[in-house]
Amino acid sequence: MQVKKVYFQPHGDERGQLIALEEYKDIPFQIRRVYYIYDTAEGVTRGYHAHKSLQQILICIHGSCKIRLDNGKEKEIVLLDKPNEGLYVSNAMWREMFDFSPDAVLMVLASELYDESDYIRNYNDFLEYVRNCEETTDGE
Ligand code: T46
Repeated sequence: MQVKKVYFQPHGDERGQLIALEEYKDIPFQIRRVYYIYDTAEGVTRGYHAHKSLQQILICIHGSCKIRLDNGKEKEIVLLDKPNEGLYVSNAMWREMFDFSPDAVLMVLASELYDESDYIRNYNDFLEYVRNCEETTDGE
């Protein structure tokens, strides 16, 4: 699986660092929602779902965490531990977030507003969704 990481240019000077993120420039979609995950209890794994349409960029702006990505065929674990590095997570991608350091803040930029009907929360449903997507693409 090709993991898509994006790197953001810090504007550093003697005062410290600043990173600016603009839609369609640093982020490959319109940013319609931002949320962040913090104070994660030790040993917790979150996620366990995929999305039908949503695209996201995950940035661990403080501390570290790991993301398990699964496209239905291959799995990959990605470490996020830098505020100037993002992970692009496409639609139709199962994700699990784990190994959060106590100080981790995982910020997520999302292409859509919150919509529960966009979630696929059952793994077998996800595999079927991926198969159906492939069949549709093959038939084009
Ligand atoms: C994802 C991963 C990386 C809202 O009300 N609005 C929101 O925008 C979000 C994201 C969540 N919520 C509510 C829904 C639940 O009652 O917050 C609660 C926790 O959400 P959830 O269990 O979905 O959190 P995670 O960490 O499993 O997943 C989240 C995102 O939902 C998901 O889209 O890709 O982070």
